[in-house]
Amino acid sequence: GLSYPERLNVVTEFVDRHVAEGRGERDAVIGPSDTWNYRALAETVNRIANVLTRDLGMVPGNRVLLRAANTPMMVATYFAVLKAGGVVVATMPMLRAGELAYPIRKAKIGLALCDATLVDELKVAQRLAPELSTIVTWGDGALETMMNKAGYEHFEPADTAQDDVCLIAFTSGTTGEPKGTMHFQRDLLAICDAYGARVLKAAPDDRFIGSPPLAFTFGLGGIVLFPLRIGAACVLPAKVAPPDLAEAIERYRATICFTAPTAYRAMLGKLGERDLSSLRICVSAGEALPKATFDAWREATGLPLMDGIGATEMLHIFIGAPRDKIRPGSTGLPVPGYEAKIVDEDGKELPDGTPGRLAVRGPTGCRYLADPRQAKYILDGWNVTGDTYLRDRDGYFWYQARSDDMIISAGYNIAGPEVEACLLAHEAVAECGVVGAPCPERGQIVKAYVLLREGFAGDAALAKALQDHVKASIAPYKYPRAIAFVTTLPKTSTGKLQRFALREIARQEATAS
Ligand code: 3UK
Repeated sequence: GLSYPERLNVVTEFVDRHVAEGRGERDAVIGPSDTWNYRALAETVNRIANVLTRDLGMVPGNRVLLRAANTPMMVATYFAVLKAGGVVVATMPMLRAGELAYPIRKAKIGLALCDATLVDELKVAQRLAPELSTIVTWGDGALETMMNKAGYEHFEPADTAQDDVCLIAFTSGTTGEPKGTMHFQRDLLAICDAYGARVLKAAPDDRFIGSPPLAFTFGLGGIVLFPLRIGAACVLPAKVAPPDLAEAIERYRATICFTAPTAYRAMLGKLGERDLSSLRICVSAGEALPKATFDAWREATGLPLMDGIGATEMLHIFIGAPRDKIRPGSTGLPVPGYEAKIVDEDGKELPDGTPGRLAVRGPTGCRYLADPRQAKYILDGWNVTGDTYLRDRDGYFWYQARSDDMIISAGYNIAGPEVEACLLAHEAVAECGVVGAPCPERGQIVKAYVLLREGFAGDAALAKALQDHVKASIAPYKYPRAIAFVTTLPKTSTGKLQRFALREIARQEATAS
């Protein structure tokens, strides 16, 4: 297993060690207007940590809210809070006041550091959650003035324990209130030393890029922690929607990309205009990676997409195959250090080949912050993720659906994502979402919401063609009896398809007709 010293402040590992060992001149964080080498990053972190403790009265254990897009200053404030022994509560830039007030109240946060361009919404949140007494902004000179004091360039890291909580990451809350997941100092290293070292296998000359916000642990690990653990560089372009991401990969000659399957599909359309030949590793997570997407990306770029399932609760990816062991369509193998199994409702292990609930354990995992849902999530020390999976005889894990996304139609269990994967293999389909719609005869029917590629018309003939395509590819009872052509699909702030929102639309459409 992974073992770390009893006293541990991770900023020593991610930042200061590189300077101490002669890597201070290497690029650490590359933003649109500035590039910081490790020495510059270390000094900026120290200056902010001094502001936090000397000017703002922060003490170890305090929770600090961060609000910014993926920028070099977001990275610096993040490490400053950790170095001062605080607990980071990073928030997605697109959150509105009501959504910001929730973590402030729940985590009792008194202090926030915020990019000045995003402060208005936070001020509204402050009225709803008055426990937030102090907001300090950067970009407008406020934090900068405080940072630039003489003597602020050095900062002694807080003497934290390896199992001191250092991060509370809130889930995106697809069902119910968001949950605050608490992670330890050592967890930030563990994901790098497990997935990073054993599956990803990046090198110090790699340049990492990606689209998930740093407030989403997929982005934190993939874009910041994995590169900084090994002295590599992290690229943070100004814009990361798929066309901008493709442009930034070309401009910065990025070598490793972390994003969701949807973004890879969208970038496929840009390959003619963009030179992505610098890429050598592409990681896909957040949602199931359909085989059609894997095949199309490999065909176009020569690179396999590395699928991996992660969760906010587990901090990062816990199942995913190294590049030489990928089986297209499967999520992969447990990351070394993690164990995974398939269990029934009572937690009893199921034989290989039988779909059931995915349970995992390993060096990371979490406690929820003051939340009775903890009791449902942990079963005999195993984390139960809420996904339906099966394991094959070779030990590979195959995603079926979120457990609450299974469609039951005329007694058949149908996994919506399997029908989606099949539809995505059709040339007319750009994106789709498949859910159960209420039906008096069959209980539910399979209903597909389909976003078409340019040049295709959503008419009855195409609907019929899509139905025939599904019937010819997978068991015919799974075909979508209803197809709706749409121009957008509902997504969470982390970019996941909101199947519950589609189900609600399907329910309303069923009652209206
Ligand atoms: C789903 C996947 C199939 C699955 C995340 C990488 O997504 C992350 O965290 P969240 O808490 O969501 C967790 C849930 O998302 N999922 C994620 N990856 C896959 N389903 N195949 C996949 N490859 O339902 C899981 O339970 O938002 C991903 C790293 C860190 C993360 N936090």
